[in-house]
Amino acid sequence: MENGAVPRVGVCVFLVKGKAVLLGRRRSSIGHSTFALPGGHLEFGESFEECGSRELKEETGLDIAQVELLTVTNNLFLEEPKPSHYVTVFMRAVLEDPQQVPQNLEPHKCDGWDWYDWDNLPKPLFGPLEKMVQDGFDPFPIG
Ligand code: 8DG
Ligand code: MG
Ligand code: MG
Repeated sequence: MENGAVPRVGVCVFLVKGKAVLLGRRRSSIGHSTFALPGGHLEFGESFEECGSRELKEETGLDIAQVELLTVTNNLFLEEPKPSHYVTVFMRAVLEDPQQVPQNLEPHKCDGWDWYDWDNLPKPLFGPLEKMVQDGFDPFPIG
């Protein structure tokens, strides 16, 4: 591309609780008002696990455990006002303390966090997540 844009790395987390995942409605320009996973940009020197844990803490106040890599997808947002390209790393995790409740710590970026049953997800989902669901992706551990 001639505008100097480069692909960036996003890390997001399927925080699972029973058959539910944590989602929030985005207020960010990309995917505005769609439901997405908590997550953000990989910072220089970070592992995927560190990034997932940090973003969860910053966005929801939650402490997570058993952070594991699930998959990676390539996401183009070329029709956006600011065209962008993300390599998105999807992690899975559980709550360190199952009693802990999510807080909306970045209200300018998200309308609020809640648990949604995987079999009854809210609409519309953020594009990359919608595609994974349509492709039959299942973030839950076997068994
Ligand atoms: P930061 O400043 O905290 O690092 O970034 P952020 O404001 O939290 O970034 P973000 O947009 O929440 O996440 C970075 C990118 O990751 C996002 O623009 C596109 C990509 N991404 C996906 N799917 C998902 C998803 O389900 N949730 C989130 N949060 N990001 C996703 O491709
Ligand atoms: Mg963030
Ligand atoms: Mg984010």
